[in-house]
Amino acid sequence: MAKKKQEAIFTPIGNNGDDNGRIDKAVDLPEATNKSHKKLGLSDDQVTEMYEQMFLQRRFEERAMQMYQKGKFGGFLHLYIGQEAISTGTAFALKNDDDIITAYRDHGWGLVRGVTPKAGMAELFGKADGCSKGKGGSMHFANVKEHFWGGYGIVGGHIPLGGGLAFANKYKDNGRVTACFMGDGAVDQGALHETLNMSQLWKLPAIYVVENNGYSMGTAARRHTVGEIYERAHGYGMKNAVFNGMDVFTVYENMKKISEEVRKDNMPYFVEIRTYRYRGHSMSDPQKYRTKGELEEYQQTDPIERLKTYIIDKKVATKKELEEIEEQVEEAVLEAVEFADNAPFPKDEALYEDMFAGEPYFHH
Ligand SMILES: Cc1ncc(C[n+]2csc(CCOP(=O)(O)OP(=O)(O)O)c2C)c(N)n1
Ligand SMILES: [Mg+2]
Repeated sequence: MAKKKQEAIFTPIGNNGDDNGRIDKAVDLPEATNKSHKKLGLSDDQVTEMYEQMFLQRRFEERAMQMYQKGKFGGFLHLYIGQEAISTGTAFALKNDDDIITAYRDHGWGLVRGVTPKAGMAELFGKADGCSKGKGGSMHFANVKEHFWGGYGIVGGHIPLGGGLAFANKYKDNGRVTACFMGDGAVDQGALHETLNMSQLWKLPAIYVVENNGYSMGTAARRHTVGEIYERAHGYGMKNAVFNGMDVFTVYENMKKISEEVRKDNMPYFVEIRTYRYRGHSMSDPQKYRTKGELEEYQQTDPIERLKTYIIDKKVATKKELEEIEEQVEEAVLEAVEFADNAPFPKDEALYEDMFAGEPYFHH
């Protein structure tokens, strides 16, 4: 008698890909909203600032990658390249004292919230002049003065901290909104669900945003999570949205609308922004789970190229003016590399500093 084939216990749902685990489409990008910057209330100067910021994030990381490969620093290095429209569109949409917190893919967030290229690069190099005094490295950029509460390494671990920031803001009645970012890999962590539950219950002014870049390390989002990510909100009766993250205007428009609504109603939102990560998960990723063709397809939607084309077509600035901006950014990044290279390492005593908020817990 033929043995009945054993059913797999874990039946993957959705698009399971070929034998190598490859899938047809990493992430379906919704249409960009295609409104002009004037219609969105953005000035010409703001649009060129957006361009400068996105270009800075890109060049900073390209140089960082080079320095890593040269052996200037080690450890983890997760690049944000491809996702710059999300940090930039969000920072322009929020108020400057609204709180932002994110996971470890955090360089772009630091730069858009006042970490200078020098302080950022020095942090990567593990130097005392880094934004976290050289003790955090790539995954722990922060600039609390400008309400950027940092990058965190444990997937989903920072989400309750985001909820805590929102709780504090509500308690103090200061009108601030908290935007808590995470990757698609965090959507099934219990910490997210506990936080969504309490946020809805306590009516917290928070926006929980998933940057769905198609992959969690080497696992496609379609293979690690069931259904559509934004629908997670339904279980909590939470307002939700999904939109394109490769167009800075689309991010700006949606985040502006959502943040104003959250500020007014004191009710949270759950948002999925769809994007694509161009580089590997970290520097040690051979990227066998995706084809070159797939990467190239998404690079056609590049947020920086898209904005550049818009700026030139709509005569917001000339090609020459943009090239000048690019040169200045390039120079600032090279200066940052030199600064980081020459900066001192933290002193041994620094090991005991910054462990506790307020008074030192113990003296040595
Ligand atoms: C709790 C926990 N489990 C596993 C890891 C190892 N890990 C580091 S990054 C990562 C993938 C996260 O992917 P995603 O949330 O999509 O973020 P992305 O890298 O795409 O920005 C995993 C599993 C971790 N850091 N924390
Ligand atoms: Mg991801």
